[in-house]
Amino acid sequence: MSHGLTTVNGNANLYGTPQAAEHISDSDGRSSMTDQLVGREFTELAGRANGGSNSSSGANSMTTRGALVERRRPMPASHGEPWTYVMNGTNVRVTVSIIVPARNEAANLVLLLPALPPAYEVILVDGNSVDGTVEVARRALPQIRVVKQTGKGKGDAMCAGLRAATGDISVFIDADGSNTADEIHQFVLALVSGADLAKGSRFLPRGGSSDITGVRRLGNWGIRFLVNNLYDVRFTDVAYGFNALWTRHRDVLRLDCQGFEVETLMHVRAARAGLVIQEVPSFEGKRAVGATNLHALRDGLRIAAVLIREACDQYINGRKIDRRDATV
Ligand SMILES: Nc1nc2c(ncn2[C@@H]2O[C@H](COP(=O)(O)OP(=O)(O)O)[C@@H](O)[C@H]2O)c(=O)[nH]1
Ligand SMILES: [Mg+2]
Repeated sequence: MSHGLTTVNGNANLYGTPQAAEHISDSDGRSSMTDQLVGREFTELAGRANGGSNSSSGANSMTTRGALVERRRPMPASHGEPWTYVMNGTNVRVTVSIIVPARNEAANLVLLLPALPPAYEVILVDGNSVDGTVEVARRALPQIRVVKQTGKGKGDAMCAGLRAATGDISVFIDADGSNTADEIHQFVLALVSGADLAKGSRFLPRGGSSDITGVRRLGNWGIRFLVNNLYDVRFTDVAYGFNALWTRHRDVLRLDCQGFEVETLMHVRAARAGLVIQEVPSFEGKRAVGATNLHALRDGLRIAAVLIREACDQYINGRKIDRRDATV
């Protein structure tokens, strides 16, 4: 049985188990996530979040985890302010942490950091850089929090960043200039509209990449095929660094890996836990300066190993990950 793949207006894909869908069904008992979260309404919200008016017209409502959300206001008041939305008639502000794993990215951080929304907590997770990454980051953004990773690899850095995050929402963005800060609000919008995890996809309409090689595209296709068939989802991308989640789900995902397999692990664990997952189209540009740390063969094998590990874990434990582990 499919977990509810939906592609609407080329804007977003949304997944969730029936169990997860219950949490966002509306008072009429409709559980179609398409109706609730994406499509024309979503597009309108996205458009408004891009700088449109704060009009309250066209209000609709849905429930998320039992609470009423009026869809007219999941939007930032203006660039750089915390997100506000209305839940049970009360204005709810959500805070956002942006986690930036960086290893020798000094030249790229001068471009990225000033472009990040000023109201958000920014956490740089430094991978023992030797090019002045930390000093440059502190100069470019004096309020930045710097976390030194103790282990090795991008996955280890992301785990450390997620542990350190204090925001309601955590956004992962690469430091190399390939992800656009302007897209962050689309991820936050997906979360405040009901998703548990917003995963970027380069392979949705309006997404794309000028950085991906033929080998990596092929690898992504193979991993996607496995993940989609093993976990009954229809992801379009499984190895992309731009993602966001409600921080409390770190207790469900319990990420425990070192390298570039981290994104695939995050997506698989979210699917196993029955979290509501929404894909957000994203464009990956070329890294501005320097070369990739990824080795297609080595990291492809690490991803394969993590998939086998997860499949064995599911087989041995005979159950899905329990989303009630989350501290709500
Ligand atoms: N802290 C930390 N960051 C890393 C490490 N390896 C990669 N990164 C960061 O992860 C992001 C993506 O890495 P990149 O080499 O561009 O991989 P690609 O985008 O898959 O080609 C960049 O911001 C890197 O600086 C690491 O070992 N530690
Ligand atoms: Mg990159």
